[in-house]
Amino acid sequence: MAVNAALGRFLPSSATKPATIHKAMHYSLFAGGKRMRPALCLAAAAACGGKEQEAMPLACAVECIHTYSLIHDDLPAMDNDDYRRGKLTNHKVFGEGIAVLAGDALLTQAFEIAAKCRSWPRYSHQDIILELAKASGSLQLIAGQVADLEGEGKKISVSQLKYIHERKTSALLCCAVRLGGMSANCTAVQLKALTDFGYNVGLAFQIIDDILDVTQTSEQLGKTAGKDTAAQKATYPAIIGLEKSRRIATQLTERAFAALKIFGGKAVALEALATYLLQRDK
Ligand code: GRG
Repeated sequence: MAVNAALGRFLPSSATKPATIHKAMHYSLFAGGKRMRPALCLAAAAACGGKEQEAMPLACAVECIHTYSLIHDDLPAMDNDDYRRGKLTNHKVFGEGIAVLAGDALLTQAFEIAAKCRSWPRYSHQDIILELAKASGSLQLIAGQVADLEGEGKKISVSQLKYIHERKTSALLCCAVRLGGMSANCTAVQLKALTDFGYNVGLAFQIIDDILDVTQTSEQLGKTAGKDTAAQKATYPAIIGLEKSRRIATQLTERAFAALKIFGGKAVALEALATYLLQRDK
């Protein structure tokens, strides 16, 4: 797959000293993730008439940030999980110290990749770096994780849950889509459409993730199923039930589709991904 080959080029090899940290970074990055964020980034670039090779560094940068967040989320201090992407979690193989550092190094790697890529007439390096920093910072990804941790075992409302989903999940998905558009030097109107698409697909993605947590087995998911119920986490299925959750995910996907109208048929790859994300079973 082109994304895996590009990630292999952007990262120091696993034999690079200190080998332990590079092995740990490679272990999680190449553990078999679905690569949805890179796929969305490349599809957004295509919708705006861009080239895959221009979007690829940004697609890889987002995947590095995503993988860092999974490694840290699995740590005993957070979700304490033993399996991810069908394999033992990073800290189970390399120990907690190295897992923390592998996450830190992947986050840093993302900014190195972005800093090395080109700029575009409408988007400077500063714009690109800012996009990644905002999505992964303490107002978005980390804010979502904080609210998620603090909400465990508590009764929270649907609007509080939406706050978590917007930050924990939608922010980085939306960032992937926006960066794809930026790599194609997209117009402001196109960027707004991609933002609406990414936001809605991101929310639908998390609802589906919560549905799968209660309907699929650990083997099917490649991670421990039923964790949300065990941790008394607030999820859409727990608050409003499975059927209503599915209906909301479908409505959000329809909104995502509506946002793509301005591309007049050039956003077929984004449409296919949104459909897949709604129908996925892992
Ligand atoms: C630790 C800063 C920090 C953040 C953690 C990513 C995250 C926030 C928590 C992980 C748990 C979770 C439910 C996150 C929401 C996003 C999500 C559903 C991630 C899983 O994404 P997939 O299904 O995973 O695309 P793969 O392995 O296929 O890449």
